[in-house]
Amino acid sequence: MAGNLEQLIIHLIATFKKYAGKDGDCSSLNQNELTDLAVKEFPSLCNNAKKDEILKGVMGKMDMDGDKKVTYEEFAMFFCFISIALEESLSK
Ligand SMILES: [Ca+2]
Repeated sequence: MAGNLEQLIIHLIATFKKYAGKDGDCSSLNQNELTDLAVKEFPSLCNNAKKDEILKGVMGKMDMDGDKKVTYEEFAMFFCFISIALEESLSK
């Protein structure tokens, strides 16, 4: 049986594929899929008047090779930074 952290990663992969596959290609997120994922999975973060502007910025940061698509590798790297930022904010 998978441990908690393994389950967490399996869930992360499944969530990525669920949104990435909406255009028939589950290997990457486009801007619309990323927006959909952010709105549904991070509702409190997206409850902001500047949401669209912020999400464009997030897409720019996630899309490290600039091909307008976010692969799982790019998504996972971004999650790494989010988890570090969250740990810093929780330990204050
Ligand atoms: Ca990319």
